[in-house]
Order: sequence, then structure tokens, then C-alpha cells
Amino acid sequence: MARIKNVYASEILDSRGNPTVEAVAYLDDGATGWAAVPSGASTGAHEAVELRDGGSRYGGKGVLTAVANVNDRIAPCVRGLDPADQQGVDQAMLDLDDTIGKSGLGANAILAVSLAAAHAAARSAGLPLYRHLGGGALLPTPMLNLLNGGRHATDSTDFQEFMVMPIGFGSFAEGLRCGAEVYQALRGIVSARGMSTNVGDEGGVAPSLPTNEAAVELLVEAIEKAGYRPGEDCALALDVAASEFYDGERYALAREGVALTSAELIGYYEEWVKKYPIVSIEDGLTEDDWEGWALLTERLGSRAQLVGDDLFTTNPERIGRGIAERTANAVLVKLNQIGSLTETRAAIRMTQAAGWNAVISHRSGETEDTTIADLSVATSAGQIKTGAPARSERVAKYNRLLRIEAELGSEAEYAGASPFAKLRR
Ligand code: 2PG
Ligand code: MG
Repeated sequence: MARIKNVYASEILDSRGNPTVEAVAYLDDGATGWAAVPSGASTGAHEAVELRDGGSRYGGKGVLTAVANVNDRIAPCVRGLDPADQQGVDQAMLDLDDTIGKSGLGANAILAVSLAAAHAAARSAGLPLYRHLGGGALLPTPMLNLLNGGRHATDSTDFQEFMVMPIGFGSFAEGLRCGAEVYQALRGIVSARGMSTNVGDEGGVAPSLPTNEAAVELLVEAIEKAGYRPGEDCALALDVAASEFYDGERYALAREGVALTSAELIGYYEEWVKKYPIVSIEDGLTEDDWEGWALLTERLGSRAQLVGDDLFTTNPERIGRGIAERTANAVLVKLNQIGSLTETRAAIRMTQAAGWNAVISHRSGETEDTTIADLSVATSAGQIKTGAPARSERVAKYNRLLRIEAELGSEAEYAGASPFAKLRR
């Protein structure tokens, strides 16, 4: 059995040019594993602590403390452990940290080591990561964020993400092709109307639009222009990221010049779901509006996937409350919201055991790390959200899935519309 010989972290840059943590795990059999941690912009209040140095270096965003925590404190603690015992490795770090939100060592320090150990263990066993992590063969339906707004693009829309989901295809490769063709069609339309084709943080276009609904209309038009049928071949999904424009009392939609209550905003979604082929709405309400979420689920839960991101922050305790109170029917899974692979997998298991969907997700600040692609296949999640089919930190994940699908050959299945089958009953 291989043992961890050392782990070593460094400070690198993410896709927004901010520092983040990478780590390498070295095993005594010569195998190594590498991982880098992403970072959000529209972060949930209940996320684990991303340790930043403060001060003036990198505008306070340096991660040298987190890096030192890996090299000086975590390394001695995980040396000699079996990297294939993921729970053992993660528990050792949680014990060392000994805080509730991982503020002791930093979730960015812990997660980098957690994932590097998994990669090293897979390498040592001669397995691709998706096999080492569970061995599913279901390729996820991608949520491609073609139009960026909210905190990911200035002067675009109030809602953060307008996504397409290629549901009517037989393979991931064909689905991705549809997403990419729709993206090019959208760029063509936006440019022909004299609007900017500059992109936001996740690679989607971010034109200045009069309303949020105009973005939905643009996507429908782009699907048609690319030669696909909206709702049949390609559906729509939204990440409203409502916590970002909730002012403590109302949802202030600057683009529309209105401030709505939870019930009014739910009414708005009901209209949209009737009018457009929207199959999924993420963070339709703010992160602590449990009552509003229950109402949203009652009203729309049989017609749309309702995904909790800031609401759950990949935290098994919050997900447990959501399941008990029926405040969504899906969970957005982000490794760095909770800060270790073991806890992330527990969150996924819990979600799936309740009959809910798990959507594996990137962050708006990303790196070339593709762990989430493997995780989505390993856990048969059926959905992955990793941005537009543009910018290498996004495309790296989609390309990894193309390779996994090719490697699985006839064993591979594509999720397509299956995550929504139970909602439509
Ligand atoms: C989200 C994410 C990823 P961020 O809200 O779902 O798209 O954004 O990483 O900024 O939280
Ligand atoms: Mg979100």
C-alpha cells in the first residue's frame, strides 16, 4: 500500500487573476497527484472559510498563509497516511483544523490537499480519477452558461447566469457540439445587433440588455438560429443568484426597475416557465429565505428543477434541513463551499438518497484543474455546470468529459433529459 510521503502547496493564479492554492501529493511509490482550488464571486454566507492574507499584497487576496498551513502544518499531519483512505486523510485535516468553518487552516488549504491525495491515489492504483472515485459511466448533461450577468459581468443583467442544456442527444460529444453551436449563433446575433460580444467571468457574452427576459429571448433565438428545437434538443436553465440583489426585504431588479417580494418573484418564474423551455432555476430566492423556498418548491417543484446553491453551500446539515422542509429538489455541489472531498461526497450521497438531483459545479474563478469532470461521472450526478464553451478554464472540464466518454466507449451513457424525467411526471 502506498503512503503519503509529502504534500507541497504553492500560490498560483485563478482565471480572474487572483491568487489561489495548488497542492501536489507525493507518494512513497513514486505516484504524484496535483489539484488547484477555485474561488467564487457570488459566494454564499454559509460557505467554509477561504483563507486570504489581507494586507496590500494582491489587494489582500494573497494565499500565502493557506499555503504555509499546508506546508508547515498539514504535511506533517498526513505524512504516512494511506491516500486511498480519503476519509482518513480528510479527517486528519479536520481534526487538525478543529473549527466549524475551517477557519483554522482554510478550506482552500484543506481542499487542495484532499484533492491532490485523491489524484495521487488514483495514479498509484493505475486508475483514471473517475474510476477511483466511484466508477460511474453516466456522462452529465452540461449547463452551459452562454450569457453572463450579475456579479460575473458589469452592466449586463440582474440574473447571473443564462444557460442552455443540450437534452435531446445521444452522447455528451453531440450535446457539447450543440452547446458550442448555439454559443456561436448567440455571438452572431449579439454582434449583428451592434451589442458587445465581450465575455463575462464564465466565458458567456454579457451584453447590456434592457431586461432579464431579453436574455432568455436571445437564447431561444440562438438555439433556433443554430438549427435546434428549443425545449426538445436544447432547454434553458437559470442561475438567478437572488441573494445578490436581495436588499433584506425585497428583490430589487435594477434592470426592470422593480422591487419584488418572494411571492411576486415566484409569480415571475411561473410565467417564465410557462412561456420558455426553462427546466432548471438555481437560487431563485435568497440564501436564508427557507419559507420562500418552500413556497417556490410547492408552486414550481413539479415543473422545474429548483437548485439550491447559496441556500445549501454543499453543507450536509443545510441539505438535510432542505430535504426535511422541501425547500428545493436539487443541490449545486461545489467542493470549495464545504472544503473536502469526503464531505462533498457525503453531500452528494445525501442529495441522491432523497431522490433529488446533484449538479456538480465549477466556481466563477477557476483554474485548469478538471477534478469536477471526473467527479460528475464517478457519482453519476447527471449534470455539470462549468460555464460557456469558451475560455480554457471552462473548456478544460468539457474536454476532459469528451475524453472520458471516448475512454468509456460503449459503456458510456449520456444523461440527456433523464435528470428531468421525474419532474415531468
Ligand atoms: C454560482 C457560481 C458558479 P460563483 O453562483 O453558481 O457559476 O458562481 O462561483 O461566483 O459563486
Ligand atoms: Mg449559483
